[in-house]
Amino acid sequence: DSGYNLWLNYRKIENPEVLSEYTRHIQGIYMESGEETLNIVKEELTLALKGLLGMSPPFVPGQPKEYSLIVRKTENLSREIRRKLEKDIPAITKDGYLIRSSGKNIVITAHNDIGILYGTFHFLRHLQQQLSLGNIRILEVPKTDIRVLNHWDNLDRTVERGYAGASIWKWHRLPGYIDPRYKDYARANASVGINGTVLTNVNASALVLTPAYIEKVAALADVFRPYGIKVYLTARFSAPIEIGGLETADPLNPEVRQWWKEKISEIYKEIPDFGGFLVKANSEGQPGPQNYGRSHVDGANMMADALAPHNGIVMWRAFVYSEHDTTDRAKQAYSEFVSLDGKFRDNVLIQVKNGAIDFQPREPFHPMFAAMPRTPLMMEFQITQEYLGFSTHMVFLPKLYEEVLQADTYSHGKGSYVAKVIDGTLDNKKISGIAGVANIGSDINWTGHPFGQANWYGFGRLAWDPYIPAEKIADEWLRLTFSNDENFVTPVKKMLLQSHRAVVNYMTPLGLHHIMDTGHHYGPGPWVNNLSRPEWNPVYYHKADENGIGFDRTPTGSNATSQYTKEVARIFNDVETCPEEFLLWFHHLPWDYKLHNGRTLWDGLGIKYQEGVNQVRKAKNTWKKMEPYVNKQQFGEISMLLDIQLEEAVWWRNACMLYFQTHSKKAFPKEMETPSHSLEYYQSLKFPYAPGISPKWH
Ligand code: BDP
Repeated sequence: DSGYNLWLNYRKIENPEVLSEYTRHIQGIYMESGEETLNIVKEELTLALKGLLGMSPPFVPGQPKEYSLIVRKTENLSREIRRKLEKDIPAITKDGYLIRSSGKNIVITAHNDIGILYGTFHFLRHLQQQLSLGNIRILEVPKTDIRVLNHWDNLDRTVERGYAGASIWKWHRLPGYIDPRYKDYARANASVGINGTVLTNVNASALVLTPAYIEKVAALADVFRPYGIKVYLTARFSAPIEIGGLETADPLNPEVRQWWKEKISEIYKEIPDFGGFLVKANSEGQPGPQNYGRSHVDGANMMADALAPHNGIVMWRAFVYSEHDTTDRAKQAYSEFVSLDGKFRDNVLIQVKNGAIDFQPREPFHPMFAAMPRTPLMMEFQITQEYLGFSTHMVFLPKLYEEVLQADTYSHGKGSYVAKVIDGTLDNKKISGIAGVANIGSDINWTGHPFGQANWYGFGRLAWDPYIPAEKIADEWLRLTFSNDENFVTPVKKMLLQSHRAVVNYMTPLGLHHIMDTGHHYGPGPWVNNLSRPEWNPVYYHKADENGIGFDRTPTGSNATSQYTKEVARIFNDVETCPEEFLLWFHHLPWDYKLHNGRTLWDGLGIKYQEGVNQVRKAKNTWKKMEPYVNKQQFGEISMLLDIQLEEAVWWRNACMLYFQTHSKKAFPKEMETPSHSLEYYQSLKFPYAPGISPKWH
């Protein structure tokens, strides 16, 4: 198996007791007939049960007999069943569902077809994990409204920060040719509750808004619709000039406003359930309202007004930083956006990256999450591993997501978790959402690294419910994808759960950040200091010199901590209470500063780098023993990737420590292995063809 089937891998259940329990419970399926979505449900049940049970129970007409699976919308349940489920039914809201034993039957029910599809996927997941069917009662309602993948895919099929091959959208062949992958993509997304996809790169091309491309987008939307997935596009702010022939894109200009209105109507004519726009404006050279002296509010609201009659939304990104403000890039999004709170239309969400810099291996949560109570804030996570070893390194990202979602903003006192900002409950937001920058490409296994699939899966699960523990996600995913054998699940789960910490240790321990080599961000480059914008240079972020290292963001430095609530700022400002993992994010400290364990900062740094290397070694040893539980191809692929990961972890440790040593002038701690090459050697390594860079960055 190449891994193409993802977690929808319906392997035959080998445990005879489980198999007999399942075949006893599911002797027939009593399902309402319907349109496309319900046909998909039928198709999926047939495929899955055939795989899992070795046979497909019949779909029975008429009244259900005992030991049937009843799959019907609440309005189509018999009065008797409805009475039995009467306590639960009112709690099924939105696209939620209920899976419940009723006498000797099991009922999967929801108010709409998509809910039935979600419930079915959950039920199948339950079987794949070989969980009991006795007295089953699962009630699930999605906790966020907009659960989208952001594809940074260009129309020429390159993928910005994509490491799993070319874009899966074959634009040239659309709309005529429907690649079977589109359907499998939709299935995989629907199975975890993802309900939207932004097809194009945030560094947008206006071309996708021309009639020929709208037709192609419509063809994709047709495939995705029955799976409950809406399509969205990135809108280039200057499109009225580039494809509309206007002289300006000023959002207050009536002609410009009219142009967007008409363009949007044109899109809805082809795609009646089009989701809306994702916009990167006035960021990294992208055009935006500020080009015309207007604000983000003017820009976002113009599009929102044009989308509102069609129920479309705008996801306006807060990832902005200007080359003119040289004090601290981390402060800029907050400075530009917070005063705009409450001024955006109801159908605008502000999409905020998890941290204030840029998808670093580890970042403290973005201070904006505590500062815009009157504006829906969407989380933007990166699933693709731009700063995390591309698709070569094993990193289980739900750990990172969990850390951010569980961070306490204190905006309404203790317990004001980021998750509550994102699901909208903290300030009663009318709309909520979460986005993940996709790690998907045309590689046979979709994500390049077989374990990259776990990050797609985990993102989807957390989008549905931001409170699911990462540990549970790892457990589920391993069972669905590989095996239920405890001898496999237990050690490999441990390995996954440790993988994020390992990467942070060998790349950016103790709060270091953005010290990757430039442009492509592959490998270490802490020495780089020659880029045109100061905040593109690693030296800007670590500020190492003979006295010490770290970015002072306390009141004695950039004072970025003042953007947090005072409870959080107090914790970060005090070097004693600042969590060690964020020490150098917030503080510039002398090399012989004493860490909590009594070692100097310099020694501690070396020890952390070494620990990262050791953790990868340990992962390799764990994986070595897993041969009996996975297929040959995937066993081999993962083994090779772990070999490279170890080499690269060693490279990171050596390069960074040798470079920092030029400042600290101290010997390496005894725990650290001696680098095999010189600093000059590491500095001489060049990777002109590292993947993932769009033409924009060349
Ligand atoms: C950075 C990437 C760049 C993206 C940008 C963004 O390096 O390719 O365009 O973020 O999010 O992480 O807009």
